[in-house]
Amino acid sequence: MQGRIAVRPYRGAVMGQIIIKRGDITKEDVDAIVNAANTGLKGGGGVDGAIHRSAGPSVMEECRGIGGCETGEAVITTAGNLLARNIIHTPGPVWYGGHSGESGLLRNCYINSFKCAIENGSRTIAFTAISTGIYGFPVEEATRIALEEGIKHRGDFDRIVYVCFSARDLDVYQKIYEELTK
Ligand code: AR6
Repeated sequence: MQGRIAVRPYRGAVMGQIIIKRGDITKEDVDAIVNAANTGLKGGGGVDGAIHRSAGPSVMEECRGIGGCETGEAVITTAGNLLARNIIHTPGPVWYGGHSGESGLLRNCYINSFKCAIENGSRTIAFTAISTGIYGFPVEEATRIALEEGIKHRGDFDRIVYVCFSARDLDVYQKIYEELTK
């Protein structure tokens, strides 16, 4: 498939696959998709808006019940009309120039999303590029964090999918993955 690489299976053919592809995360058939949310869990634009539109109102209702989520933390809901079983909502940091702990907070998004997925029995998980849209986090630095944590956690999953929305993001993910695994 165009723009898709399935890279180096880890510990056998099934476990620990990292897949980098271009696409729309709302279409992913995985146990959990990870939403780039806001701390109010109120929905919004970007991928958050797309996920809520496709999932339907039950997910927003669950989010309302949860009430909110701190930056870098993660909460889980069901996934309404989506193919995925669950949605993990994690608010990424807003980029203020890099001296406000943004990198550590973004890393926490990935660590806590993986933790939440493991606790809920997910074997397959898909991520979008958290914080790199409306929140302005530089794509290269964000990608390095996303992939470093994916590589650390690959043994806990059958499949970790990074869904890139643009061709440019796909190039960056592929380049940085090569760098990190060469
Ligand atoms: N599938 C995959 N990726 C997507 C999709 C999609 N359907 N749509 C957008 N992206 P953003 P943030 C990519 O702005 O920067 C919302 O209003 C997009 O190209 O969605 O964390 C929330 O409510 C980019 O690569 O999230 C928050 O208020 C990535 O998703 C705020 O935006 C993240 O971009 C969060 O901003």
